[in-house]
Amino acid sequence: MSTRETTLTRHLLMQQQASPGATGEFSVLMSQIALAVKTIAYDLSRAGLVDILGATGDINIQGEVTQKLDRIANDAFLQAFEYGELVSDLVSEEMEQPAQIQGNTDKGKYVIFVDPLDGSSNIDVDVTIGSIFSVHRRPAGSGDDLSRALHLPGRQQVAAGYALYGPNTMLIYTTGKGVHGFTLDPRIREFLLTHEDIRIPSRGSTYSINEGRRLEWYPSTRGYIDYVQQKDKATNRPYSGRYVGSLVADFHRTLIKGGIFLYPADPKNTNGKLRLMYECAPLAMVIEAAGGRASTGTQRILDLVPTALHQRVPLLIGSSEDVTLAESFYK
Ligand code: AFP
Repeated sequence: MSTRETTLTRHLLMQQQASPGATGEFSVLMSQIALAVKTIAYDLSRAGLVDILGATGDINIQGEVTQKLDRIANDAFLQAFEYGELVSDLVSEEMEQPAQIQGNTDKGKYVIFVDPLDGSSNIDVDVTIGSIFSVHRRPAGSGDDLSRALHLPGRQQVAAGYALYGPNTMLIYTTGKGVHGFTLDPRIREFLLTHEDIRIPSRGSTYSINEGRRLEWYPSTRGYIDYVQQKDKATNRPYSGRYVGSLVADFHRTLIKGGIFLYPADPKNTNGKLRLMYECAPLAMVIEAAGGRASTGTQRILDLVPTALHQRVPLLIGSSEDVTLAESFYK
């Protein structure tokens, strides 16, 4: 590494210097998130070699089988925020109630929402998975009052982002101004700035949806997918279909190359599958900061006011023109 390369720490310090009144607390918070990501990446890198693959035997709050690595990733986030009095509570896909962070009880300016290991059913087959995080200012309250006060709309997020555990480990984040991507350099275990100010193309030529659910789809979803599959040179159709089944991986491809990802509602899953506060809202903040759009089909994701911490919502996310066109099928 040349000392001229921009590490995450250097990047955060530069951002801090450019923001009058910044206290440096956000930079420390991002370093704590980076620490959790590095810990998880290390555990994943030896997953096939030590006994951490497979299910724990428990079912999480979503009714899904908990993988051992889900638990390990959740603990990595809980431990990364211990002490320092920055983060008071963590809301996670893996825990029914918010967890107080050890050493920071009722202190800390921030609360974190996290999907510690997104796409965990792909772990056993060595396919890219990730973590998704959302940072909010801590509202007043404690116990049940705090749980209710945590029903915060995505537009109030202070920062959001995700990590990818794939051929590279990547960390992508935004505070609303620019989306920046860092790649973990395994020699020095530091994140280096590799994707500065990511912008999503205004239109793509790829769609991403679980086509196995086609028979369940509402006519609106079927109508839009039929549209992207039709031939039309002028609009670059038919689009190519791509679906990994890890939201972070499908999202990252869409962010870099353009196009659209959909997890719509259907009559069986009237709110879709994906969780608002730690999947859809953080990725919506990232996509909007990159020039794209995120919608339920009828409403902007960032405007939704949650009614429950683990609420699910339908998601259409990607290039602005693609999402706007898809929405026209849901009117
Ligand atoms: P798992 O974490 O249980 O693998 O679920 C992953 C996920 O929440 C999200 O990452 C995917 O986009 C979506 O589910 C895939 O769901 P389908 O298997 O229904 O397509």
